[in-house]
Amino acid sequence: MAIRKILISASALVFIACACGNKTNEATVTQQYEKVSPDFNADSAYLYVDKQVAFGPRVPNTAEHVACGDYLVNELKRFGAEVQEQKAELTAYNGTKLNARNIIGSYGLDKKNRVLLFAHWDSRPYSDHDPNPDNYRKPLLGANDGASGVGVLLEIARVLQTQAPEVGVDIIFFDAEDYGVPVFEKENYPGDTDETWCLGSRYWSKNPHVPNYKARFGILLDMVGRENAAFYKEYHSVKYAANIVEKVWGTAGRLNHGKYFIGKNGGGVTDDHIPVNEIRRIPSVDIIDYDPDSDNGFFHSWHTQKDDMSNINKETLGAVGQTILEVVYKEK
Ligand code: AHN
Ligand code: ZN
Repeated sequence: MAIRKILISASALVFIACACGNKTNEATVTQQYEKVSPDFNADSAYLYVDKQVAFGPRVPNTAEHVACGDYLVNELKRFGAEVQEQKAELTAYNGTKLNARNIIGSYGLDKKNRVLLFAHWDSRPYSDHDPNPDNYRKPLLGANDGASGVGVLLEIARVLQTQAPEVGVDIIFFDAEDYGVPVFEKENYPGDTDETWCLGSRYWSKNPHVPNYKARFGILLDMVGRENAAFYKEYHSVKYAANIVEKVWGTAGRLNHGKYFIGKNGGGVTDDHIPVNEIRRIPSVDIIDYDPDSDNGFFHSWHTQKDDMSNINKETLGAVGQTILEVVYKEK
């Protein structure tokens, strides 16, 4: 009995000694960075993505699009944002008139120093990269392509209501990003088709919701849900907003999210940050996932019928959300 007791205390001592040793080691090896931002809840973000997807494809001129737009407006209001809707009839590449709706949620409207956070909320009417050509003309769910960025921004809105940062924040959900010329129609629309994408952000950049709207910088979230997502420094982001790239990627590294935010330059993507940079002249970066193993560079299910919730990973959403919160709350 006595021996047994002694043995237990001895092993307990060894355990304590090891634990202490580890702790001192860790403290000396990695200087722990103390974040200033409140916690981002990845479970909540996941639910906001799931909720959007449950409406079905959010293609302009459909009932699902109207219902999801209403949901997004109500969520922003529930989280204490001042909400403005910008409705516009935009013309798609094929002449279709799109009833488009940019949704803007603002915090700290009295503040001059502002940060702009944005994502597109529409989903693509065509699955033109689907392996099955029968699906080319079907709309897609856009869990990752669209809903992931919006879900992260809704969770950021919830957090902004609990504790105001020093800067004002505007969250914009842009419409009609993903209505660009489909691959199967390329021969009917020869030449540069870049301007057939990003219609909502292009409209807003020319007609901002506030006359002469300015922000210090902007951050776009696009396809931020994949497990093991890889965010390289996107070409136009580096060209127009190198210091913001360093700010965002540097912050991610300090939060130990360097696994997602890769410190290397990536290719260029036609995305909503282009009009915001070139027309509105707000230096803006695109956090967009690059998958070198896919033939188009985007995640495997990009523009297919399989862009569903199986492409959404909570850890990735959390890494992106906490990084953006930290950037916002560090801003003075
Ligand atoms: C093009 O495919 C030209 N741009 C990619 C932008 C995009 C589409 N983001 C989401 N869907
Ligand atoms: Zn898309």
